[in-house]
Amino acid sequence: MIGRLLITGAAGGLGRVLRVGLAGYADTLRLSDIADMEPAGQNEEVVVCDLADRQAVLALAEGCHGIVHLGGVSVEAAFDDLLGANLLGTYNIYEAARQAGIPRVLFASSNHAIGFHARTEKLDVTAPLRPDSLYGVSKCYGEALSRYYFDKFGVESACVRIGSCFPEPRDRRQLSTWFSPRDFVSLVKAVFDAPVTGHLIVYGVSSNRQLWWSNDHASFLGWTPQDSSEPFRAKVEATSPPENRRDPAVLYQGGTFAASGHFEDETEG
Ligand code: NAI
Ligand code: 15L
Repeated sequence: MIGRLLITGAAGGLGRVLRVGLAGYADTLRLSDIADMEPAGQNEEVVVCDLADRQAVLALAEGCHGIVHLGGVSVEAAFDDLLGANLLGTYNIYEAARQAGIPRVLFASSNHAIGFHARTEKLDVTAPLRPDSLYGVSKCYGEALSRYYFDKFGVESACVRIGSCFPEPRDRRQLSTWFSPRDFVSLVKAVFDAPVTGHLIVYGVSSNRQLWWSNDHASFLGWTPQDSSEPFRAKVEATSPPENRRDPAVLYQGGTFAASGHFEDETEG
């Protein structure tokens, strides 16, 4: 049981999953986003805050005992948008954790930090970073920043390289990358229940049949995903076209993020 747990990005898809899934797990959930949220219920606090606003983030973290940092731009975007929400925002969160003495942060990283690895590779925690997008670069930055805050100040982190966390896998790629909301909730609890995490990278993925990532190094967490994309396979294969293995979106783990051109060129055109 943790005291007050701050969740950033609480208005987003995964924030809403955790708001329900972690009810009763923490004494208090402090829910924050730049967007409007449902009013606070029992054992909840709701705080609207722009992650890019340093003073606001320092105040936001005061009195918290852990942080789940989900907030930010969650897809490929213009660099200036990533700069405020993901780069400045993640710096502000780590600085707030340090100043408030918060011992552990769960950072929502992404599979797009390693999205330029081929699908034929099975990656473990030693795989080199190969971001497939500026968004992926922003997640590599968050992982590096968290490493710095651990090595220099002892702020622990679990950087979860989330695959595709949606109610169901949406296409053939997601049969490998799918991470059920239920498995995400249990991973968050395992991270905050662990006596020690140090600086940890974990792949956020369910027990799918064709896995690209190994979490063997994180077995000390005692976390085992319960779900698999397999029950959805027939539906996905009936509704998504067969894959062409020469298509870069099929060759690389990051899918369309790896295959797309430079975001700002596309928006200017
Ligand atoms: P989302 O886009 O639904 O939610 C992100 C939330 O962050 C939004 O509610 C948005 O208003 C908030 N936000 C954006 N800029 C902000 C700012 N400057 N200040 C405060 N809040 C701000 O994304 P989702 O799917 O809930 O993902 C949550 C996190 O997990 C993101 O960091 C995303 O990159 C990461 N992730 C999610 C995956 C998924 O499959 N859902 C896969 C990999 C990573
Ligand atoms: C992500 O990082 C995104 O936040 C999410 O919207 C999906 O695109 C996911 O990766 C994915 O790779 O399926």
